[in-house]
Amino acid sequence: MDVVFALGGSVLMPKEGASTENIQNYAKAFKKLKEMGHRVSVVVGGGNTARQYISVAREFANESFCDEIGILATRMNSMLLISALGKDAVKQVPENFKDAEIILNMDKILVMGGTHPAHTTDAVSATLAEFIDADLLVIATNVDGVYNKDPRCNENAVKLDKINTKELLEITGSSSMSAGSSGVVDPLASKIIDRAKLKTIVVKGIPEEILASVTGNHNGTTITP
Ligand code: U5P
Repeated sequence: MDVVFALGGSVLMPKEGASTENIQNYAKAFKKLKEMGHRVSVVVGGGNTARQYISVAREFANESFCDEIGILATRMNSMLLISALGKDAVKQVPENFKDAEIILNMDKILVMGGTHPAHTTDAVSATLAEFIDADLLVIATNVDGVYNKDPRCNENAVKLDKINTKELLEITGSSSMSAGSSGVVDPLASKIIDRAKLKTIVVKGIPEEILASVTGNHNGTTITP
């Protein structure tokens, strides 16, 4: 299967900082999927590094400048994952989808970060999945699925096991577009998932759920056209 993962920067690089074991466990999961014969792409987010830098820069700069800072953080996190993947990856972070596809065609795990301002790496992962005709997009993030309301501010929010892309558009449509924002799925990504009719799974970004999203029995939300 041809699978694109959006790996939240905050799961790869939690608030407490980088941990060798944590990065290694993600690298192992992606290597395992490659060994099983899957074609694997990983789009890495900017996490806390991006958010810390953006919150200071915002005092001086406009949103697209802050986005550019966020993009640099996504590429730095990408380099960290690439370092742990060793010979299974290429020591370069592509900045567009054509260069990304060349890496996949070299039979390597593709790792990339952001591309242009005004969206998050969710939108990058959805566009990459469309561009390479992937079979599955997996959004591995800091929540365990899509809820009917934002679970961070609604105690009675309910996790949805299965939704369609139109329902995803309704749920995510009102999320913020400002630099560093962190809704469960970026609204632009939802639009791309809908237009490209991409089968998508949103799971908690832990190695076990990343593996289960491809092999079955994950605990997240499945989104179908
Ligand atoms: N960002 C972009 N374009 C991209 C990827 C990221 O502008 O293609 C910026 C956004 O401000 C985003 C931040 O919130 O970098 C960190 O990425 P993410 O962790 O939110 O995906």
